Amino acid sequence: MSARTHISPDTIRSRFSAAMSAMYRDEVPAYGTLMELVGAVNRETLAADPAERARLAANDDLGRISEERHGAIRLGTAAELHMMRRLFAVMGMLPVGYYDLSEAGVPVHSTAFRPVGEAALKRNPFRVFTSLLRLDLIADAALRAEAAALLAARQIFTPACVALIGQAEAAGGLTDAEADRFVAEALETFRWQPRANVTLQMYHRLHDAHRLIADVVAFRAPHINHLTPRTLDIDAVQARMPGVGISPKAVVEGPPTRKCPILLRQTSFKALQEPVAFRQGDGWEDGSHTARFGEIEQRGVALTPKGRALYDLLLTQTRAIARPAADGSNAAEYMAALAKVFAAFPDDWATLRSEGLAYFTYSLTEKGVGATVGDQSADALIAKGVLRFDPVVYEDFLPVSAAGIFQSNLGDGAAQDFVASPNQQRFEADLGAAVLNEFEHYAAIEAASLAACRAALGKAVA
Ligand code: OOG
Ligand code: NI
Repeated sequence: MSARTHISPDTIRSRFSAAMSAMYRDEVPAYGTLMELVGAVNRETLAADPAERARLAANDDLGRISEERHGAIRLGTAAELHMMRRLFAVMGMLPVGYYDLSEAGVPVHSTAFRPVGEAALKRNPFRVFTSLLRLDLIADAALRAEAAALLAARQIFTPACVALIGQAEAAGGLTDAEADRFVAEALETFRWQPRANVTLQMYHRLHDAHRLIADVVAFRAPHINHLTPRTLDIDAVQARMPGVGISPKAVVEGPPTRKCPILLRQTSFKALQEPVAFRQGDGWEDGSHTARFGEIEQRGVALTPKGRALYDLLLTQTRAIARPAADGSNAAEYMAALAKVFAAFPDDWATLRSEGLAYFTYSLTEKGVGATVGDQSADALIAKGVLRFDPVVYEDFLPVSAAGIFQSNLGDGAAQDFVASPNQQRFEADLGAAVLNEFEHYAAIEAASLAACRAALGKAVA
């Protein structure tokens, strides 16, 4: 019996995200244009800010700054979500967080499959925001039954992909050659299907119930609906999109521009209308569908539950003053309200830390290395100059922002009033696992870094 040599799930994830990127650029040329713009803005930002460049060079692979950080898909059934969890697990991507979007008028609930742990995130941070359609929120019982039957009959994974997932589980990993085959097979699930699974008439019925239902039910597979590179200056990319011929959504989602970035800021270009062939007797009929877009993100520090509560409060206050209209007519008013209300959120690292609003990692300063320091609090050690702290990057998503991204891409008027009905238990039963708690993950990173400093100093640090 020959021994199997497995490659790291991080390597499989890197190959997968690179393959997705190439496929998507090919499928959606406007996305390639966005990538070029992001690359240019990132280069200019780094050239103008040598300190930021040095910081990123120390922490990150500078060459990979503009690469994709996430993508998104929408699934139709519990069985699909369950298999998708197993597929992502092969690449070291675990479900983190539960997002109920029904409250925001989109009939889905979601999680993010992502690497956890600093080392894995550093190797490749690619994640997939994964939503499950909630047919239970659709009022028309007959349509609901027809949609359920269509979904039950489709098979979104290739047989070879399912076999390789089983192989990875049984053997505890994949060999180099198996990983290549796995990536190629998995890619098929995310590929655009120019031929719909339904007639044009059925498509319209689904579409009239909700555009998102048509996007999921009318197709044979859950096409990747966007990819999202990281930008170092989201305001600049937003402003320059029209200049390269792409139309941005009305407002940047998330917190306003700040000195100390928090959480996540996102914007996207509007989804494109693409030709689709619909079933008609034994042949096909021409039509179109609007679903796929491009997005960019800029990430800041992860907030503690206390900091997040403040963020949520200020966002609610902002939206009470102005709710961003889909047509962009009040974009300036909304951005002004956001900036004004968020003035109440401390904007220096020291206060964010001392008030327990954000997570930080601790390390010893040059002065602290080898120092003998008495039993003092972390605050005192920082004041003495032996301990330093750096922000922990937020790796998750924001439900109000996600709803804004959905809505701008489903088209104006896509928001419907659903009774808010978070159902994490049902989601986890469908997933076949509990989702991980994002706050616990950040708290553990912070605690581990402090414990390491404590051990190095040989004294308890409170
Ligand atoms: C997902 C929208 C959410 C984000 O970045 O918040 C998202 C979707 O449109 O399927 O990707
Ligand atoms: Ni996104």
